[in-house]
Amino acid sequence: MMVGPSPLMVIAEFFFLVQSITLEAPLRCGQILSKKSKEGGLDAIETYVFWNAHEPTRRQYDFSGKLDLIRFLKTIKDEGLYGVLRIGPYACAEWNYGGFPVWLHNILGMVFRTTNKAFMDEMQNFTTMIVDMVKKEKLFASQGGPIIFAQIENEYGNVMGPYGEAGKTYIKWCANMAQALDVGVPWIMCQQNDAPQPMLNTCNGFYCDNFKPNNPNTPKMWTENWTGWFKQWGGKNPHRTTEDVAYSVAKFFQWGGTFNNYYMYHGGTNFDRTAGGPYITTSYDYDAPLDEYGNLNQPKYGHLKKLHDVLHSMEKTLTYGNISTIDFGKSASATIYTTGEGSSCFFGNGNENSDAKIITILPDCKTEAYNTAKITTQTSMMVKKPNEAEDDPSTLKWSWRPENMDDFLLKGKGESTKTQLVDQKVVSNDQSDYLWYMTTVKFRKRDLVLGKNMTLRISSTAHVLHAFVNGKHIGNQHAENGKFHYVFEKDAKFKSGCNVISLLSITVGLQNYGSFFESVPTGITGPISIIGRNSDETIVKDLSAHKWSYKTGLNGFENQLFRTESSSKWSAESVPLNRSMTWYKTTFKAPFGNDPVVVDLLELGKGTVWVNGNNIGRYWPAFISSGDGCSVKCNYRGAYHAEKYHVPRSFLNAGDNTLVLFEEMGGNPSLVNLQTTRVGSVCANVYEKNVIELSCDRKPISAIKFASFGNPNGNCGSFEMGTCEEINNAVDILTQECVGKEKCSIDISTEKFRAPDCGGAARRLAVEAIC
Ligand SMILES: *[C@@H]1O[C@H](CO)[C@@H](O)[C@H](O)[C@H]1NC(C)=O
Ligand SMILES: *[C@@H]1O[C@H](CO)[C@@H](O)[C@H](O)[C@H]1NC(C)=O
Ligand SMILES: *[C@@H]1O[C@H](CO)[C@@H](O)[C@H](O)[C@H]1NC(C)=O
Ligand SMILES: *[C@@H]1O[C@H](CO)[C@@H](O)[C@H](O)[C@H]1NC(C)=O
Ligand SMILES: CC(=O)N[C@H]1CO[C@H](CO)[C@@H](O)[C@@H]1O
Repeated sequence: MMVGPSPLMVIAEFFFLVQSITLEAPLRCGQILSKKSKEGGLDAIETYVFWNAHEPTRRQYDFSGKLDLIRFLKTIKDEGLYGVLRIGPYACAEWNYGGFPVWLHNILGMVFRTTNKAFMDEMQNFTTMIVDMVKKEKLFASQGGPIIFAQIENEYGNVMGPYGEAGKTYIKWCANMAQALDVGVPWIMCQQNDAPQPMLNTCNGFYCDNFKPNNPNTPKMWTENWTGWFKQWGGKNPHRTTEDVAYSVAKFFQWGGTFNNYYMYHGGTNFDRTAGGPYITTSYDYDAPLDEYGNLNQPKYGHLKKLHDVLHSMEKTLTYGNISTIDFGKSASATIYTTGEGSSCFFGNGNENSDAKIITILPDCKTEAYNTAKITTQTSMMVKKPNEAEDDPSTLKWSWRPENMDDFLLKGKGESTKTQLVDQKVVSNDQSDYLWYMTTVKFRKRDLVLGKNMTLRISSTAHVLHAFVNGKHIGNQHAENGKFHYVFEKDAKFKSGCNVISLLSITVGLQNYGSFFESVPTGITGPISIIGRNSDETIVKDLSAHKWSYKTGLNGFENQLFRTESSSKWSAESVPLNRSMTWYKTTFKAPFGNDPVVVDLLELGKGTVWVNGNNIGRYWPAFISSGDGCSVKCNYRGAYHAEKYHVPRSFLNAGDNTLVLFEEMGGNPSLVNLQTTRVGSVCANVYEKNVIELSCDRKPISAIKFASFGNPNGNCGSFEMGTCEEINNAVDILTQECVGKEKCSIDISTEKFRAPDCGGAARRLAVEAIC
């Protein structure tokens, strides 16, 4: 373990690649996020190391620009934070293929994450290289650097059963391999109850207070406390209430925790093709304390900051103190930490069936300093503003061109052939989302008379499938309801002689989780058949073992139509709506100011969007959930929208900016528009004897829309007067103290607020201020 007692740590995690929000100046972004984490009361930053990003081709490495791991770790150090390096190299993380490169899968005899020599050699090679790089820069704490823990493997315990004895041998090998790298700081293995010593096993989950490390002499550590959840295409927006996150953290420390990491503290965006899957969205907002754009997600950020401050104030008592616990029954308990200098208390009520799932913290055992269920931080309501830099922002001028598919649709001509259907990963090596499967089939006239009604039936694990017969699009389909396999069957017209069947299989993020996840099939695995029916009989013609021709990628991608300097011909005439396989292009002016920029793609189908050649990610607004994953309780924030895509400011120029869309299914680009996202209004609903701070995030508060002291009703955006507030001066006070200021602080303990005593009940100030 560490020298001396384990420090009390409340730490943040965000993906290493989140620094990639800026391309030209990744450091600046890493700095901003590190600063916001530090201001949020955190001590350390955790990061994964994504193997497929750093070794995209075997033995060809990339640590440039946004992939500069060392620079990121140095930024953490410069901010005075610790680092936790989760090398893995398996990451999961809803990241494409869990962070593994697809070339690894395509090595002969390969099985991931088990006693398999090919795998172990590659894992050792990559892990050793990362450790060597970090050591060379003296970044481990043992060398005076910021990194206090390193992680090997990741949540293997959750999936290890099916690997049997080979899995047990493998995890021992992982431990020995890591230990031999001699990093001088402890290695952790999360979710690994049988972690071989001296690996520290740690907990991931929504709650970890019941967790016990397998070695009782090691600290109780929580490597992933899920602040929210990720989103899938077609899924609802996940939310986790602020009160519940705070409760879980307070309870963890009440019950002897020493290290808590938020997963995620800042979720960010899965740009380009980095989203995992299948079907993980481009947004990885996660309902985290820092939102997708780096804005404070209030009150989550502020309520947790207050908790961190209280816990830090008790650091010595919590780490050195003697512990006594009183059980009051019915899930109520008190925990008292005592040193010679004094005591600190936690009172917990964990009764799930009552509203009272609360922990209060009294650092001196007398005065309540924190209550997980009483939020005194403002709620920020984010709004989207139209792009004021454009004269008429609603009408971007579009040009277009079709995707050229003639070779595939009319000739069925690819790059390689096989007399079987092959998994998409094997053929494409994940160089593209797109893979053409093409074959020809001959019919005689009398076959066609027999089969009056003919359909093409495809048993498919393509994340999205488009089918064409003789150049005609007969339909598209994708899996639904969490299933990854489906049967496509559509009417098709065949002619006598040669017919061309062209199937476009599209991946939407490769599987990132599960035992043997690497062999989850992708693409069109078959069987594929043509079915002819007439009144007398049904004839099935199986095409699975036909000669299939394969072609990875689409022409427009190969010709880089998304690049600003692309010289290809585009037409501004009769720009089509609802046309599949179509490229669209426009220019726009960057919105004024510094607020984060988003592009709204609501009326589009599915495809990819680029700004100035930077891949913003996959879009699929045609497949968004009807509902928001919010119960009435999560009123603290407007829903976040999967149809708005983050365009980092660093991708933008002062002059004209180029926006390119590749639309696969058909959509309406004329409604596409650029917006900025900012705080629109802020609210608070806080009991007397507290202080509230209102802030519009570096913009002045323009007006007080509502303010009342007493027993007001409703939520942010819909507050109403209560029953004891007729002589209220709250609006006057708030107007005087806040309007025109960037932030104001209101002490609700003063006698300033005129209000009757509301029958003796504790009174509240509810306020909504417009930014
Ligand atoms: C990784 O493997 C290559 C050979 O493929 C070798 O040259 C290199 O030294 C290895 N790196 C490490 C850190 O083991
Ligand atoms: C904890 O209790 C033991 C036994 O009573 C005592 O010796 C020790 O000093 C206490 N530790 C602290 C930090 O108060
Ligand atoms: C052909 O048969 C299939 C399967 O029975 C049916 O779904 C489809 O509607 C039929 N098509 C026509 C044109 O009759
Ligand atoms: C778009 O085209 C498809 C098929 O061509 C059609 O089913 C759909 O209704 C059209 N949608 C709109 C909005 O026009
Ligand atoms: C690993 C872990 O703790 N998983 C838990 C995450 O949270 C869900 C929902 O509360 C539980 O069902 C899991 O057991």
